[in-house]
Amino acid sequence: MSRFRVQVSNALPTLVVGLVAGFTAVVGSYAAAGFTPSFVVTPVTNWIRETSPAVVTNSIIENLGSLGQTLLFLSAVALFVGGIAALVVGSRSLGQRLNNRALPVVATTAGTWAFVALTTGQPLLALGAALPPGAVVLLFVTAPSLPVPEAVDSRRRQVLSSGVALAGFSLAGYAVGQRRTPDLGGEPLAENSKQQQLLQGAAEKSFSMDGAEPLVSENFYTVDIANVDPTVDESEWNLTITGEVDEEVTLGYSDLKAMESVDRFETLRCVGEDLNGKKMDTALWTGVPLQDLVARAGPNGDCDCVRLRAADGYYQVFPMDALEDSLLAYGMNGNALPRGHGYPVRALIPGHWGEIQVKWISEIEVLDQDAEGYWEKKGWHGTGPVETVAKLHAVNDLDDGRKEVGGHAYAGVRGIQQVEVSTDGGSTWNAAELTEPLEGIDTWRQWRYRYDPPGGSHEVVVRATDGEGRLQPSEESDSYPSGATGWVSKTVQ
Ligand SMILES: Nc1nc2c(c(=O)[nH]1)N[C@H]1C(S)=C(S)[C@@H](COP(=O)(O)O)O[C@H]1N2
Ligand SMILES: [Mo]
Repeated sequence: MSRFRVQVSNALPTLVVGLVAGFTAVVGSYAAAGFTPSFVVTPVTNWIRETSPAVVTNSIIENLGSLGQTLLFLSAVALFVGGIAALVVGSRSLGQRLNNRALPVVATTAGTWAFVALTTGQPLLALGAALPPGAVVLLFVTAPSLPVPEAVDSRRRQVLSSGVALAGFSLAGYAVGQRRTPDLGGEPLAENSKQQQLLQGAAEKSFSMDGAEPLVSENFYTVDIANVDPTVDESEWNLTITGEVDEEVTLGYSDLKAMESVDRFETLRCVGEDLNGKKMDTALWTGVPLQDLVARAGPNGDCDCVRLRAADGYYQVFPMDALEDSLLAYGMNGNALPRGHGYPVRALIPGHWGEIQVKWISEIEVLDQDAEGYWEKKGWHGTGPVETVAKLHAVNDLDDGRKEVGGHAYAGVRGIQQVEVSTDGGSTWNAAELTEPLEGIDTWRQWRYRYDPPGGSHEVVVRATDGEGRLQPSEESDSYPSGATGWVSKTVQ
């Protein structure tokens, strides 16, 4: 009985100490690396994602969106902290058996260091993760054991002061880590008067509707496989054109900037979004034509296909033809690309789903044989042309008693010819107003329809016709595997 009690009370604080040690390792790693791929949580999230079944990752990343990323992040933290706690508990009990107090300290420090150094490839920064848990275990094993009557009170004091120290350490680590997170991208392009003018024009064309983005999105969505975006400085960025080529070509950022640039509006849409989802946005992009650069290398592969690779390990494969009119973009809305949208350089392949718009691009590989891209390996077919869609996001009451419904319509390079609205569940249709097209070859249009409400609840349905005269298909399908289809409808009161 008493033996049992001793063991439990022995094990419990060690587990708590282990969890605290693990937590300080996370804080220490963040302080050393900032929010970069060298922060230990990055490789752990990558590992969880790549070893989880495709159905799980598909729904986490594509459907849960940023919440999924948060869950993934928290489970990575939990896994890492749990691993260190296990290391502390295990080495502590071994140390007790061998009567060696240094063992858990050394094992925790060395074990954490080795793990972080190996997974991040940053042995020096890994010290930031390894020293704090080592120190926690050292304090624990060297703390004087107290006689029983005094133990309760002084343990309470110990717990309290440890808690305060831990909170202080966390706050300081967080502050240091934030300062060490590089601030990359997003600054205004040196010469951006032309872009400002184009943006001004787009603002004038926009319908202003509550509930729907203007023609140039204010909040451009992001979809990332990785939890932490790569940190590639423009000074160290380069792009290599490799594989089945006559001669490899390597380009740096200044090479791109020295070429004649193109400015163009372009819409991106994620194949994984819901039919009426919000992962479809438009920006003004600045970059250089990509096809000429690939031609320079003399591609001679047998499949007429290419694989684009990126700094986060992402890759996509698609036919060479798709490179026609594609851009290597370094600017977004008159600024350098923000880090989250691929700073310093991303690909823009007109008419195709968002997934082939590879961010943080590092390599273009000309292939001999067709291969699967990152998402295709998980069962998606997101490399083809986009589906036609008209979304319904704005439902507003106008001052004059009429209703206003509106949103965006998009059909890739086919363009949008017409949007029709039904306010009686699809029995009768009326043409909606459309915004003037933006300067680009792959852009959405806004649509708007104002009407006298019939009184009471009614069903609004919307459908688009693309520039080739094809009506948006009415058959409903899920986004998986090749994009949601159907007509968006909404019950309006
Ligand atoms: N390197 C890299 N490129 C990427 C991704 C990624 O995870 N890594 N996600 C793709 C997907 S699925 C989409 S929909 C678009 C989204 O681009 P955005 O984040 O700029 O909106 O980027 C694509 N390019
Ligand atoms: Mo996507």
